Amino acid sequence: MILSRRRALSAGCSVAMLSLLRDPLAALGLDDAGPAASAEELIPFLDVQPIDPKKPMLKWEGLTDWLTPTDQFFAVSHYGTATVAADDWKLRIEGLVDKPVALSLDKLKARPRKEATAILECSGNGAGAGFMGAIGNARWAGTPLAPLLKECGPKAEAVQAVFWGADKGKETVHKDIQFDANFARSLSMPNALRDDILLAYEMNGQPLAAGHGFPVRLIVPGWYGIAWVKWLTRIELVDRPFQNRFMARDYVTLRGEERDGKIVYTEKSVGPMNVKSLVARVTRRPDGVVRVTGAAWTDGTPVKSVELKIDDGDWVAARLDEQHTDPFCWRFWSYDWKDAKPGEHTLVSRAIDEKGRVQPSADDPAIKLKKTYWEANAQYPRRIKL
Ligand SMILES: Nc1nc2c(c(=O)[nH]1)N[C@H]1C(S)=C(S)[C@@H](COP(=O)(O)O)O[C@H]1N2
Ligand SMILES: [Mo]
Repeated sequence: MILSRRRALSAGCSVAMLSLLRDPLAALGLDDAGPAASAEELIPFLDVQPIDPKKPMLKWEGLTDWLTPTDQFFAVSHYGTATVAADDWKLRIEGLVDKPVALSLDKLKARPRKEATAILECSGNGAGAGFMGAIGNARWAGTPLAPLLKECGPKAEAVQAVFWGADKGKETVHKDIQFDANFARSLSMPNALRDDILLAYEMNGQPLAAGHGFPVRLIVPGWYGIAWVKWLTRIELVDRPFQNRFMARDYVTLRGEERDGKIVYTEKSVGPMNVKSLVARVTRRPDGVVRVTGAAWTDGTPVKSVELKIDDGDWVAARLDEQHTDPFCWRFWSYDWKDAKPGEHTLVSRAIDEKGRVQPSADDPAIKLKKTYWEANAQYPRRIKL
């Protein structure tokens, strides 16, 4: 719910109560906007985002909440939704450990609880108009992975932890060799021992829904969704890099890079997210000012700035939201366009992170020489008519 200061005051809110309203207001850059958001006119995009009503996706034009409600949260499940009975579920930690364990859900929940807010983005998000809402920002709760792994005593030979899901399907390799495979992804030991990785059992204050990995999934802040293994049942420490469809065949980015004047192609397993932003919504305030709002996000490196380009103009700085600055979440931004003329316009944003990385345009070699669909972080122009 969005309330303006004026409306809140007329509704009898005290100044103290107003401070409670600051978050949603400021998140959208509406803290000093005056008129209620509902008095603003939403200007539809000409490049419509096709939405399949049966498949929840983020509708960018409706982006007003910094936290994505679970019913608007996308889901990607390669082998369909797994049904896991909590009563006989166990998480096994085994392989190259001194003390393997099998934890029940109650035992896992009895461990220290930790909450984190983080965005989850599918690495295919943005690769096409029909798949640009595969992102959301949620509050996750669970127990940290690192202390549990350490208690199991990883052996010196362990180089990776493999995270296995309960879901499985048929896979084919070498043209005709077929087998049943469970979903799995791995992390290097240093990554698996990061202190911010959670074995999560809650999303937005509720037990994980079946579609989002009930009873337990992995939370890997700053990494693309493919690493956030759902329906987790087993963590196995191994002595060599794990290879499967989701590490080494699918979810691999093939990209050309220039070396000594020649293009060399590299294939990299999808991992950390790239610097990215999007124009989310355009509104016209009663005073005629057109407000452009959007979101920017990265692999956890803080967003340094967001710039907006209107038609053939120069890049201009957008205003960053100062309320929600968690580096593992999206950063909202806004721009007040004061001299907007009637007619068609193109709006495009680019984010720049603290490491100086700039979100590439579609004709940047980083995008042009990218042959696969994944890691689609190109600037995304949006068209409107005023
Ligand atoms: N076990 C399992 N985990 C999985 C997947 C899967 O198919 N099976 N899909 C992955 C992919 S590709 C993404 S983008 C995220 C999506 O998480 P969500 O469905 O909760 O939005 O889950 C990841 N974890
Ligand atoms: Mo994904």
